[in-house]
Amino acid sequence: MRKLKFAVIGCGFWADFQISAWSEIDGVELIAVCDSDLEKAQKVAKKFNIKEVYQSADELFNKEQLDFVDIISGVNAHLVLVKKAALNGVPVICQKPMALALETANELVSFCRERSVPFFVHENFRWQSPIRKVKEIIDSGIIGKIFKAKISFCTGFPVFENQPYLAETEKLIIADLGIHLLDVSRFLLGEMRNISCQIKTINKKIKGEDVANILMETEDNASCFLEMSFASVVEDDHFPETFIMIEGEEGSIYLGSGFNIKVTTRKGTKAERVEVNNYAWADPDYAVAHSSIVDANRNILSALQGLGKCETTGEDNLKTLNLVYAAYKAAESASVVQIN
Ligand code: 89Y
Repeated sequence: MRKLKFAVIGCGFWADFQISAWSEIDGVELIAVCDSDLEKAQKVAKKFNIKEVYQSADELFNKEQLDFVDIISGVNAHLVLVKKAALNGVPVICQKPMALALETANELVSFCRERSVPFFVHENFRWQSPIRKVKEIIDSGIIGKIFKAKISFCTGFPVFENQPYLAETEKLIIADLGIHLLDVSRFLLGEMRNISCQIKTINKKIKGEDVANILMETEDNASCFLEMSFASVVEDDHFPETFIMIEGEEGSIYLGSGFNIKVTTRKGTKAERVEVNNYAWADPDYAVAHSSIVDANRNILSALQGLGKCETTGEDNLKTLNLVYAAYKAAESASVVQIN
């Protein structure tokens, strides 16, 4: 099968990891990079040995024959860039969050749909190997019908050092991190019926909320509790590990520290440690998240090649974003919001 040629638009913090992750995958060739800050684009091009460098997305689309484009820019540029790609008939991958408002996300998805341009969202958390393992165990049926779940990501890791823009973001932890956990909830438990939420700002140096507690009811009548914090003072402060407890009528699954999973049934408890790929380019603190980029990309590529189905299409991701904004609405109104 011929290699699919692609370009990257946006050469900031995340581009390094995203491009390194693509380099683990056969079947693609990065032929151009683009950033409105030419120096940034040149730096990335030099590091990854990419010949073509652009400052303007219009010029990129005019000059290059692309099989797809990977948009890794800041969220505010998504609308313009995704539309440019779609107008040029180029399939597009866009980082999460695809937009900062549900209306904009809807606009992006419809714009691509109306032009029959495939549109994918890069949502990697559900591709973390321990989370895939939890899903596999749920699907085996061993814990029976699920009635309760808790997904937890509480850290004191200095997120604002690597991603300073987060300190300036008005809607912070739910839109940045909660979006992953809401997507993981949908992946593990299916769609939600309603949502309530409480948010807090503990760190007074930042604009948005750094703590959120979300309670949802699934369409299968299970309760799903998400807790997230960037303000926690905790002993075992790895980043970014997600702890998960799923309780079913016949047993439970616990994903705890160090990627250890315990499955308990009435016959006893079985423990196993899930392997996480530690790629040479990955930051060891983020190994579980960085390795999941490779699997997320692989899944999108299989759809681009017509070999498989992408789990995180724009259409699918709208459902996750719908939960993000329903959570904010629930927090503002201190009420339970029904999900359509
Ligand atoms: O930006 C966030 C993400 O996507 O995953 C974790 C993170 O880096 C900080 O919350």
